[in-house]
Amino acid sequence: MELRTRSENAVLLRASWGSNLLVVGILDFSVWVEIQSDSSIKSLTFKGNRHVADGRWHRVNISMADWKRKTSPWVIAVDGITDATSKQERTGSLSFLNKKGAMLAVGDSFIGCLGAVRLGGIYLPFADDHKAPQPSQFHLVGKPKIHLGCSSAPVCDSGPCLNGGRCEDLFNKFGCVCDTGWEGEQCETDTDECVSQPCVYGSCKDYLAAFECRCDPGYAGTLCDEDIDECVLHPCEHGGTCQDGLNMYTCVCPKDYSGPNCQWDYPPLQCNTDVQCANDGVCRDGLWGANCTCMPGFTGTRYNDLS
Ligand SMILES: [Ca+2]
Ligand SMILES: [Ca+2]
Repeated sequence: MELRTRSENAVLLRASWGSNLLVVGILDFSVWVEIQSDSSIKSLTFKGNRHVADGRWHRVNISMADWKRKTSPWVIAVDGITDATSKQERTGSLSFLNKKGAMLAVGDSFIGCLGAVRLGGIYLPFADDHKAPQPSQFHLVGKPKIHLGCSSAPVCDSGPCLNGGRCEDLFNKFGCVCDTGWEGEQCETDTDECVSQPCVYGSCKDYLAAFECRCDPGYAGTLCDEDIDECVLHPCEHGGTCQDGLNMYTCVCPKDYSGPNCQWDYPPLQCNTDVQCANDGVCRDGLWGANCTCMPGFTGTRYNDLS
């Protein structure tokens, strides 16, 4: 038989005559078979492994491995590939299907589409045709309503995809193709663009379909991967050589100068020896040399260089 479904569990076909029984169904997404015939004491059940309830068309074939032997195992093949083999049991062939009055129910509890269904080589009629040439025939009983064609539920009609996502009908199941910046089954989640940790030296702020890096001190660039050259902003004075560091710089001064920017004389000037403050300013010796603190009313750095 050919089938297309997303049903996890279903009964596809059920044939019976007296105590003889053949059931083909889907159990946990895979093909499941039960055979009970007069010649067997207990029924034979076995199950395949292939996931057939995936919304795609599949061709399922159930047959005896060797129909000439009475104890032959049964085989489930899906799309031409052996999926499962039963234990060896004396089920005999399913000759009861040839009996007049054998009943066959198809798609009793099944949501999906069935293509051609054949039993022992005989097609089931989806439209009753009493003029079929072969002597063995199945006939429709009653007036079953058969929907021709294969259509699925209108899964996209409710607009399940959010935030501009595009809905795809995947046969009784929808899929969403999300707009940039969104993810999730229904595009309900704002993608975290920071998850890949794009900011090399800095913290990341997530936006819609974008991110922003806030850089650690000393770093710049969209991804905070550029070491700022602090020497550009802080040139060394008096011909000092600037060496860039992390969020800092160092001036290598000529021998007569010192200080962070080589702005001071070296050796440091000393109060009274080298410096005397004008206008009664108070002189103090500092790390980089003498400093004048001015009296009220005076300002400036002017001092008398005594050297
Ligand atoms: Ca985002
Ligand atoms: Ca730097």
